[in-house]
Amino acid sequence: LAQVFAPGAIYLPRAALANAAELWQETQRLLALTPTRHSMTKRGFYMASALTAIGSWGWVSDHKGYRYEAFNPETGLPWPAMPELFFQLAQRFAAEAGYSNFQPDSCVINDYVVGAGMGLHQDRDEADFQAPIVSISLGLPISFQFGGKARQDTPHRLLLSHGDVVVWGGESRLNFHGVLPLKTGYHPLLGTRRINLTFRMAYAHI
Ligand code: MD3
Ligand code: FE
Repeated sequence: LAQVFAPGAIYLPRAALANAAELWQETQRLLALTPTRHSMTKRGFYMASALTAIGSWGWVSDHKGYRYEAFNPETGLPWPAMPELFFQLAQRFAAEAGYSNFQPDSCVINDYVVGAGMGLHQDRDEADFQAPIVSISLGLPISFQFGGKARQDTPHRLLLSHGDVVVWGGESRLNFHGVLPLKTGYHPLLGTRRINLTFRMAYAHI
């Protein structure tokens, strides 16, 4: 049951549930190849979530700013390849939301422990804002905040739970968004964590 959460933003509750165990198993294998790190923002603060990436491009943040790079600065190695299952699922969810030809060349893996959140921000380091971003949540639920085009616009909330998918495109693509600090809990598969996979077209054009 697809729900339009905001113009261009399609919420597919539990759409990835059937694949969640396999996604988590693969994610653990990938995390061993490309460990997460706490990036520093342009303003000099460490991000509360730890992140890494897979695919051709990974999102990198340091004193020079935000950008996509072909190598993980932490390991000096190319980001691990995106598993076919990840690509196919992301493409399928994008299509279900009405976005055809979604060909992600990057997947950012955000790892949250209890207390970690992400402040309101925009995702605008990608080449083509016509392409949506597909997000898959695994593990503990978190309170997602969806603002407007301006930082000061009052955010709406959406609880993102294990297996939930949201496709962010069209009118919603450049809206401010973030997540509140992760609350204590225990998830049978992931334990005390939350993982978010965001599939992006970093340099490809839709
Ligand atoms: C709305 N991640 O990685 S996922 C991010 O839960 C990020 O880890 C959050 O924001 C997380 O940049 C939120 C949902 C999401 C992702 C990208 C968006 C919502 C978005 C891009 C534009 C608008
Ligand atoms: Fe974001």
